[in-house]
Amino acid sequence: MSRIFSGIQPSGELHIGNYLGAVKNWVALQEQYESYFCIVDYHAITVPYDPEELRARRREMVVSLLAAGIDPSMATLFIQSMVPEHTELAWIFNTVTPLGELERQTQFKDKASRQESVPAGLLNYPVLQAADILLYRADMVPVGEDQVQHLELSREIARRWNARFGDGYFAEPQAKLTPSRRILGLDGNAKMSKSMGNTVGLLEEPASIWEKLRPAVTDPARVRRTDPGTPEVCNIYHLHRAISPPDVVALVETQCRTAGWGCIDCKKVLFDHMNAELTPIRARAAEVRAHPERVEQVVNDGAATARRLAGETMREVKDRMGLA
Ligand code: AQP
Repeated sequence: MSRIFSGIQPSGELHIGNYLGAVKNWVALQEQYESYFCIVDYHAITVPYDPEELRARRREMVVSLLAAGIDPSMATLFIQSMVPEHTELAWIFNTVTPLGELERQTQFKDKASRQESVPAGLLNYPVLQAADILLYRADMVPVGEDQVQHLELSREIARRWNARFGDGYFAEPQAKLTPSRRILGLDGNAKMSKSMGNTVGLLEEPASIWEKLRPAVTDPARVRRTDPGTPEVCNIYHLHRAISPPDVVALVETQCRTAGWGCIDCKKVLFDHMNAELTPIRARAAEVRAHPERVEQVVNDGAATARRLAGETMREVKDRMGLA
């Protein structure tokens, strides 16, 4: 059985960009692959944060992932900092990673430009990510499009380490994208992102979602209700494509081009389909929250399972490097 690994930062609430771009795919793939899903808290501390908030967000992320459909009887769900082998392998990979490759990463340049003082951890973020993946010798990594460049670097790190010590020990992991690989925020500009405040939360209440959806950006050329629109340039249309069934997407397209619907009509239909997807997830979240002891058990069991495989990899790695 092939193995997959993927991670998510507890840097804010799980949003529909994360869900449609990655987590929904995790839920489908856990049935076919040996799956490791990790809440990457060491990644989340590469930007300024509040410790109490991080503690709460880690817990909330476990709840959200279980509510989204991650099933601990099929997949290993765990928290990165509970498996110290991640940072151990990251240090080792730092010694084979070219500095220039790290400086070229778009996410580094983007996040560094938003900070006065740039910690080395932000630069080394993709090295830790390579360690996350390769520690489990994963074949595939289901992620959104924003992670494709990091994954290419993981492959480069695997190649460099293999060339020096491994003789093909680490497989080069491949990205597995969904059709909704890049969901834009409701501003229609930037990627929907926890740190940009342009998100719809996976567990957000319907009234609050509608408050955000109503003023959300559509086709800018559609000024009057009677102006025909161009669906391809409208973020609401792209959200329909990610969430609504195909017959509804086709109807949206026709109604937009012919000005049969106004943008608010179109948003109401989107809102209904969002609710159909999110209502059962919210209900499951309430059930999960009612049993905190089970959540703790999932996290502890997940860390124990992850450590078994991680320990095996580290023994091999150290042996080949003259460290054991
Ligand atoms: N807008 C998006 N569209 C599609 N996929 C997305 N992902 C994130 N945003 C979108 C995918 O979700 C997974 C987990 O993401 P993450 O939290 O680890 O990393 P991120 O990309 O940094 O997410 P955010 O929301 O943008 O968080 P911040 O603001 O904290 O950096 C990944 O597979 C990612 O591709």
